[in-house]
Amino acid sequence: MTTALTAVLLTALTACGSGGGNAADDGKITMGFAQVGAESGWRTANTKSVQESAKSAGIELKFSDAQQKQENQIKAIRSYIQQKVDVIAFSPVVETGWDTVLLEAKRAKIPVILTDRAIDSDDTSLYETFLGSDFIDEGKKAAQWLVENSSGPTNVVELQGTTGAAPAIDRKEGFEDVIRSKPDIRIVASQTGDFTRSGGKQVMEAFLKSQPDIDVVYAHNDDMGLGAIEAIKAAGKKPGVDIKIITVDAVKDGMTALAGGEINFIVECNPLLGPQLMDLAKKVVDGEEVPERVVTEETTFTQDQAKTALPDRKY
Ligand code: GYE
Repeated sequence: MTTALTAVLLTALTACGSGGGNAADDGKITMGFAQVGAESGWRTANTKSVQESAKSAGIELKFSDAQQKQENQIKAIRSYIQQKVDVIAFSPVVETGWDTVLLEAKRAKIPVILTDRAIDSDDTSLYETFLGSDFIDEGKKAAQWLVENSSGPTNVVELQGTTGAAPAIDRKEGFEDVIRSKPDIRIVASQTGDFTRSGGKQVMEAFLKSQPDIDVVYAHNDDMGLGAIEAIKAAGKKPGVDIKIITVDAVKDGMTALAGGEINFIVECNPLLGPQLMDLAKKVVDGEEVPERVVTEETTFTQDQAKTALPDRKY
């Protein structure tokens, strides 16, 4: 009887220490993860990484897919708050409009981790840390390759990611920063393909009709580049030769097209964020200090490098 009572008291005490969460109730961390969607090969690999890493870290995962809609992500986050999860992680589909819901999480004392994409808010107390790539740097690497591998007037069409999303804003900015001092390289058309293959195909079809002279496609992800390849072929041109293609991500389908000569250069963006995310989640729930920003390490691939890397590529 006494032992049972002590156990109850102890549980109650530790439960207080764990803020609004329930980690202490059952000794297990519960994470609510609000994913963007399933728009690309990158996203599929990212989801798999998060799910597998949660499992091996012994973290109970509540997972939702927002189908690229901010309102769905907000709903998911609110439901995680209601369910009193121990930690919320999410990849914000767009940069702005998060303050209200994140304030609700803060009031409920549930820590929030941003993963993959950042938010644009003055209030950095709304989240513990941001784990993800440096998208501006990715855009710069894409442009640097073009600067080194083009001569004379070069007309670029740009397939942008989802409007308002951090990787779309930053990959554009980084690319433009580098070509600013190169008057020969011009972006002649730029539109969103929403990070999807079908979006990239559709926009490229329109570009091929409206732009008489396209030298290069800069696509903010592999999937849109792969869609553009279909459109270029349908227009009777040779992707990778008549029109050069630069993309970001380096997922398997992109790397295969690169090795096969249909894409010319890929800037890597690593989707395997799961293990680092679970690590950060445990620390945050335990009240340990974590860095404000954790940047993922990445490389780039030429066609020859893709041929070498492809056999061991995990995603
Ligand atoms: O590059 C793209 C995906 O946020 C880094 O989102 C991610 C991007 C990735 O749809 O393929």
